[in-house]
Amino acid sequence: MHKKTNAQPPEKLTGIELKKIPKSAVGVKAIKSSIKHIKNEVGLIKGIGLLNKLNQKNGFDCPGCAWPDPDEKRAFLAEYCENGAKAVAEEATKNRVTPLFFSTYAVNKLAEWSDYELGKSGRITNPVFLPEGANHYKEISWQDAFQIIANELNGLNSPDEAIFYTSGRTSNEAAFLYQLFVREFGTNNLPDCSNMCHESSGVALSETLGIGKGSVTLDDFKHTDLVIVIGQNPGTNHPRMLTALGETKKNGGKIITINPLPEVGLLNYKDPQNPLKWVGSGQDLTDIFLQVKINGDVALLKIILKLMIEQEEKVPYSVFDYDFIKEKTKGIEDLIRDLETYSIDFLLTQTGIPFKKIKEAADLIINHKKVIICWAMGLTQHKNAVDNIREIVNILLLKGSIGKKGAGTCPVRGHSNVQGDRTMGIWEKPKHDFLDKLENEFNFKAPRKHGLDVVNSIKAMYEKKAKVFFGMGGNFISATPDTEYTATALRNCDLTVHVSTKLNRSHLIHGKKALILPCLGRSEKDFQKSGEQFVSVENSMGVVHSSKGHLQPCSDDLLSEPAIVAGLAATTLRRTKIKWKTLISNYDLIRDKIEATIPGFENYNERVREKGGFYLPNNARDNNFEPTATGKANFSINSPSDIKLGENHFLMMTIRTHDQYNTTIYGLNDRYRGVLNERRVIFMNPDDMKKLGFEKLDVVDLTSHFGVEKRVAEKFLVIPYDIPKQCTATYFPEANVLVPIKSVAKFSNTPTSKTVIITISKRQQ
Ligand SMILES: Nc1nc2c(c(=O)[nH]1)N[C@H]1C(S)=C(S)[C@@H](COP(=O)(O)OP(=O)(O)OC[C@H]3O[C@@H](n4cnc5c(=O)[nH]c(N)nc54)[C@H](O)[C@@H]3O)O[C@H]1N2
Ligand SMILES: Nc1nc2c(c(=O)[nH]1)N[C@H]1C(S)=C(S)[C@@H](COP(=O)(O)OP(=O)(O)OC[C@H]3O[C@@H](n4cnc5c(=O)[nH]c(N)nc54)[C@H](O)[C@@H]3O)O[C@H]1N2
Ligand SMILES: [Mo]
Repeated sequence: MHKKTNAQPPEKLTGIELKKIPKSAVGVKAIKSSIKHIKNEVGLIKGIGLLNKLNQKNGFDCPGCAWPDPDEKRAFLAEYCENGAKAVAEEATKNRVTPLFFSTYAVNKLAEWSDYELGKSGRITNPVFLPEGANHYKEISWQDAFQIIANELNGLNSPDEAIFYTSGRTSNEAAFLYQLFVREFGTNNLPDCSNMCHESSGVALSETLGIGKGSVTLDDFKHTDLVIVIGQNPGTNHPRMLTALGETKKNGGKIITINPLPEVGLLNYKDPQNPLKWVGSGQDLTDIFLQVKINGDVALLKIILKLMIEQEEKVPYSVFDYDFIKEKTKGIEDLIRDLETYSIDFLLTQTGIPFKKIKEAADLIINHKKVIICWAMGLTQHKNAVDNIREIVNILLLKGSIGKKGAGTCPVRGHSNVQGDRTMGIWEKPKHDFLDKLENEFNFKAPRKHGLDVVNSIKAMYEKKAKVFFGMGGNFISATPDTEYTATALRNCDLTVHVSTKLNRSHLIHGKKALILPCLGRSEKDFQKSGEQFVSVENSMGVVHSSKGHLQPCSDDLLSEPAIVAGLAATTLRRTKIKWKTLISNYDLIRDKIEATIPGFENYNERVREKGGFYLPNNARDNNFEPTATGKANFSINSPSDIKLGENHFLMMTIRTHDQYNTTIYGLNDRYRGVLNERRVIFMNPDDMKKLGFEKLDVVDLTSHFGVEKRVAEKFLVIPYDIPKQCTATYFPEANVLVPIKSVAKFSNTPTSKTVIITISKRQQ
């Protein structure tokens, strides 16, 4: 077990209040909440002006989620949601973290603040440096900061001793330059937040369909017969998706929801984009809700697959799309043979759902032709996460529900440009074709050895094999698993650097030396030599579009992310032939280089200026599966969960509240789950509570078990909740300390943040 340090959020309880769980999502409460955040952080008039620019065709891309905007009509009022408004308020805040702030507060004191308090202190205004042994960050010039990094990087024994992390807000232009710099420096150590997020989706989809991205467009939701939403909480994390689901329902489509929790937004909602409809009781979204046990999804999907096969045997040609299967796929025989080895009874115990309910859902799938399946972290963060997603693909392939209107895969992405960053080459396992193109275009030798992903980067720093950590955005210490282990890893570094907009815990859990480099946010104007610039991003459905800031930068001393990369590259790379300073004088020049090296970006500068942007090529959407290893869409054989829980063991999933953006804590409420003013809570099944002799709001400690390893998180309040037996839920990042670094998904190496085995003990007061 690791010694407890202040790498974790403080274990202070904040005064919980429990409320009734609301009956529907969005509605008037949501607009009130948006206005409150905007008013407090930004001021009302400036804030409303800002919201009007959000996700409009001449405006800026919401820094919230990656849900796409409509191709045609944008909403009358504005294309934003409550949590988009909070994301904007957070960035456009009036508060500032200045050099004076840093001279007032010592680093070890700041580490005692909660994540909420750290975030609320405001936007960072100047680059600051923490020299070795010091306890206060001090102002530093940009050039001196670049020089410190350059010296450290050039003093390494090998470029592979440096780690270059990316979070998913970085624009295409910044991401492209960043990976270019890192590769010219000589390493593929480009871990990103995707490694903890949709990596499992990328692995599963590439193998089965030949593209790591989803296949549907927003329009497909209007034309589908059936949407399955599995392992996702759109009411909180992708509120604008509810509008698309509303369209599905309006056109007669059905919705199945699969989740251990009856998440409010999915069951009933009021259209966030149509305030006139807010009055009234809201619309039922879900037709069938399957309350699956945590990690019971493969078992559940297998039962559905077995029922589909059974019906097809009874009435041939009634369920499968044989033309599609024959022409486009491989492996159906193996799939059918493998399914025969599972008994329904065994599978049922893993799901915890009555057979009748599953049969109802299977009948909907059997009786409809066009199916869309949407998913997020509820499927991707398990040991058998890749199996989860491949099993989904099996269902779609049997139905021929891919590459046609109203059907397909919909992995709902998180960060607003996480998909674009990958397209730009932020990946530790780049393809040779891509590296060849970089070499041709830029005249340097690109490294071929695969780099480190997030988990392996942490291990390398822990083992002192990596010595410099550079974070392009994000909050590494709080987003990653095994908080105390990761803290040691970061503290082992000679230098840690963060390009950030706001203060977070990663600035306080640092290497021997540390730098914070403050950058422009999405909502701010970006002026370079040739004048005002815009950037571009790719949403969850592969649409690339422009985003242009609207506000004056919050400080004169900020640089844009591309300018930071260019400054650093020009200082570090002694023999570079790339004209870094010229490239950033006009971002069109960066886009020309993207066009020259990445397929799908023909006439980039012209097309990105078209209203609404353009779609990238997508082979699965075009019903073409040639890029897979077999040249066909592949059925796959998948494993159900192999977790065996002991008598008093529970599975714990770590989820988001309605009041946070990953590690950024907007507030302390989780309105849709009826919990106010507290984050240190654990949701439990009332029968489990009774068995352990717990009362509501008892204070407990949580211990996670991985082999013989144990990790403890202290002081959580027990909340009785509608959750399957032996399943529990806590919030991320408070519970990350419990996620073992070695507990990862097969094939994708994603931390298993949704399946942590724990025991729960009452605290002696
Ligand atoms: N407002 C807001 N928006 C966000 C974010 C945010 O923090 N705040 N984060 C962004 C990011 S980076 C991402 S990746 C997405 C995340 O979006 P989500 O994936 O919706 O986020 P989570 O809170 O992790 O929720 C996971 C859901 O999966 C369910 N679940 C957990 N385990 C299982 C399981 O074993 N099986 C099934 N079927 N369901 C399960 C949980 O009950 C929960 O409803 O949202 C993005 N958008
Ligand atoms: N236990 C558990 N752990 C998880 C998850 C989980 O469900 N459970 N989810 C995982 C997922 S899905 C993800 S995506 C990761 C998220 O991991 P990260 O992306 O690393 O974390 P964020 O909290 O999104 O990063 C927030 C910070 O980004 C900075 N920032 C904000 N906007 C900008 C910008 O425009 N530019 C720059 N340079 N910086 C900016 C701010 O300083 C802010 O503090 O966490 C993962 N960790
Ligand atoms: Mo994510």
